[in-house]
Amino acid sequence: MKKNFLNLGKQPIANSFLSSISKNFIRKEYFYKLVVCFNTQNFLVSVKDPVNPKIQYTDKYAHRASESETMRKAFKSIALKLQKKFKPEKVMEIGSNDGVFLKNFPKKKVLAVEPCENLAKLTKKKFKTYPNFWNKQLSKKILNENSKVDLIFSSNTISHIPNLKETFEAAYNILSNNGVFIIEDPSLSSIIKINSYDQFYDEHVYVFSALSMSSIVKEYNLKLFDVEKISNHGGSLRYYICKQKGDYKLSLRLKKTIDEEKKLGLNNYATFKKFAKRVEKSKKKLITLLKTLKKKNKKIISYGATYKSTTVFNYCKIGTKYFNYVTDTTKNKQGKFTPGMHIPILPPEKGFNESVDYAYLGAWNFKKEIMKKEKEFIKRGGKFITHVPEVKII
Ligand code: JHZ
Repeated sequence: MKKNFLNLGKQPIANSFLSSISKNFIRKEYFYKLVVCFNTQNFLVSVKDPVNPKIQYTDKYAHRASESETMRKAFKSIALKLQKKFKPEKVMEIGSNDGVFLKNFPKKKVLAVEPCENLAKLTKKKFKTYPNFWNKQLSKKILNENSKVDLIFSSNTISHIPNLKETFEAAYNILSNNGVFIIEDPSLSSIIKINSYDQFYDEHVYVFSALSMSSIVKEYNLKLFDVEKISNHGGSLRYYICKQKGDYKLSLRLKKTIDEEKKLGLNNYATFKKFAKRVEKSKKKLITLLKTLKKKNKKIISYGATYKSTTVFNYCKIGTKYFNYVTDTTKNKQGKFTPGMHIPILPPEKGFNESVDYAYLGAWNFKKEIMKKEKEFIKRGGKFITHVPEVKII
């Protein structure tokens, strides 16, 4: 049974940065109700009413996975590690974005699947790219043109696909007998521990745990045999999955992770109700802090036009009353406006200057990288604000 536990209100599509805020554009803005629920049978947390992927993954898709140094390094390191460990003949990535992971493999070995046309166009110059949504039909098409795949990799994508049956049956079809399917996604335990409720938005249809993942894949003749805790995006899990008959034995760290998750109560609805209370408190505290700073005539901006910020801004109703603008390094976000609350987005060269007193960390997951980069800002008395793990000035 699915039970609701968190209501984040009316939300726009996290990726729908507006090129204008004239009436014509605002009128067409799409909103949905962001309610999050818990499945008491398989312990899966999900968005109650997922948005149609055709509205989300268009040729205007904004996110570039290679935009941070942290992620460029992380993808290179995991690509080398997997190459060494599994020695795959054929590697496929589902949701290959701008190719930041696949570019670390020999060109001939790789296949990319990327439904956003603008991104698929980028990578098709470098390696074979299928500009399609991942499903059984596509897996059949790929199999007609290629051999089976020894390594499927998918980072921050499987959680985005509403149809789990299609996802895993298609993966089963294409995977070689002893092939491995690796999934990386934000972990539920991290979200609960650090109160990062902004990991809930339209694209994150599912937030997995080792508990839920082991139960789900069983339904499709697959086996979760290992799991690794990684620091990406504020705490993620890397799931290692093979066919039921695959050679891999269940690892000790999988057992340990599942035990820890049970201890944290990820199999218990009450845990999520408590989390929802903490989310409400976080909202109140953030608004109070911003109001206090504004009364003192401080200039506040937001750092990083993240999808996560869409949730925070729209849930807390934070607009230009508090933040003069948002800065972001991504070219195709600059000059646009944030979804729903319509805060202008500027390139850091134009907006991150001496006039700024406080910068809210929209990209809190890159805190280390940003603090290192912005030493000058900190030196001259500039301060960052975060809501993770609690609302505070840093
Ligand atoms: P970042 C997206 O979410 C969407 P977002 C998606 N659903 C998902 O799961 C994750 O990515 C993986 C900018 N920035 O990675 C770049 C600076 O301006 O936290 C990015 O626009 N200066 C697929 O958007 C944004 O911040 C900097 O110094 O929540 C970070 O976005 C750095 C380091 C980043 O993902």
